[in-house]
Amino acid sequence: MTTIDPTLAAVADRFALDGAPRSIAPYGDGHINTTYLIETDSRRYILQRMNTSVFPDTAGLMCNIGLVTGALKAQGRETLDIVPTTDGASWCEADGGAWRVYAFIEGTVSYNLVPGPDVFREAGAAFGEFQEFLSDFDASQLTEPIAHFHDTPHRFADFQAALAADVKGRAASCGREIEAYLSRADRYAAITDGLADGTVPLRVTHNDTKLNNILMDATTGKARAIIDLDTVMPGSMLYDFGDSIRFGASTALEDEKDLDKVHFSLDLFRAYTEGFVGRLRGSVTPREAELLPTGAIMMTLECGMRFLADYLAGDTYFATKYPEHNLVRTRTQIRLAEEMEANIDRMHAIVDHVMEAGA
Ligand code: ADP
Ligand code: GN1
Ligand code: MG
Repeated sequence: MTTIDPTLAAVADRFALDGAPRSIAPYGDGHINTTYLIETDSRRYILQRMNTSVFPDTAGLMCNIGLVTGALKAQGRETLDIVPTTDGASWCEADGGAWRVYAFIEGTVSYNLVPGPDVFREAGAAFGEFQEFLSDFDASQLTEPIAHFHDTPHRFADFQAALAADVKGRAASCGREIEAYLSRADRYAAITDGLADGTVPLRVTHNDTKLNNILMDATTGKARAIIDLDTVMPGSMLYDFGDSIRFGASTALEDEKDLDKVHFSLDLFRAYTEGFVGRLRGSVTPREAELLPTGAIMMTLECGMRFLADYLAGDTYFATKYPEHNLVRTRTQIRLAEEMEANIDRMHAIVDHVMEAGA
């Protein structure tokens, strides 16, 4: 019989669970919240200590998630199911933190590495369908959980501030990586300029579309639920497309140390484009289609500079397992961005082909 951490047991006791927990153990590979799996004799749950530094307005965040999941359920779709506290709230404060419980979505798998094009095409179609769902959603009800989330020039300014401060004295050891971001300084406004002048439509988007934020049926392989709804807010379709490509069109894990294994795969790019753009081509504007490859490069550069900024700042934002973890992640993102840049004409040809296929 395993003993349960008494703090976690006390937190779990605040929620209306079906049965008493027989185990509570760390779970998943998210970088932001601290996630546990609760097992009772009859059911499983996800318990999360929410990251209140990243999401300071817990009430607003949980209200957003309640609204989005409520609308998904009203359409008969499978989604996150918030398990209330014993006094009927959607979250609680305990041990100096903010906690929530979701019903565990059983019989699913999620991937940190794409096993093949079919899975990635399916993920693209599911995120495309989610985008369609969000297009009917009244965004005025949502609070913005993180300001400037995919504002790449803003992220670059944050990176420059972390570099100037260099609080851990790490900048000297990562000159090549720093230079990769400084040398591309004139490119970062590609999407924000379009949003500002109206040529890129502002939509409601998921904003964190990496492959492990989608659960697929373990038997049929069909996408079952899009999870990690914390960042649903106004944004660009280019963010959702781009972030999926950043993470999924790679031949290696986001934190692969051996860069010889890290490549941008055009086959995976094509598969995701077929799924996502194939699903949405009726609503993708010509300018968005033109910018989809740039969106992939931009999200890859942005995420890499965020990892590097966090490395320079002493690893305060992303969960890390060892001191160089954020730098290792930065290196994979630079490699991928470079290979995307080298293949941008082919990426455009693939997008054009998929857009034309439905015309
Ligand atoms: P983070 O914001 O830290 O990424 P997530 O909400 O994405 O946290 O959760 C981390 C991981 O936990 C997910 O990648 C997924 O594997 C798993 N997970 C989260 N919610 C559920 C759920 N309701 N059912 C099954 N697995 C889940
Ligand atoms: C974080 O929460 P998670 O692990 O799904 C981050 C994303 C990054 C991603 C990089 C709220 O996603 O923006 O792209 O790590 N989420 C937040 O893997 O910052
Ligand atoms: Mg996640």
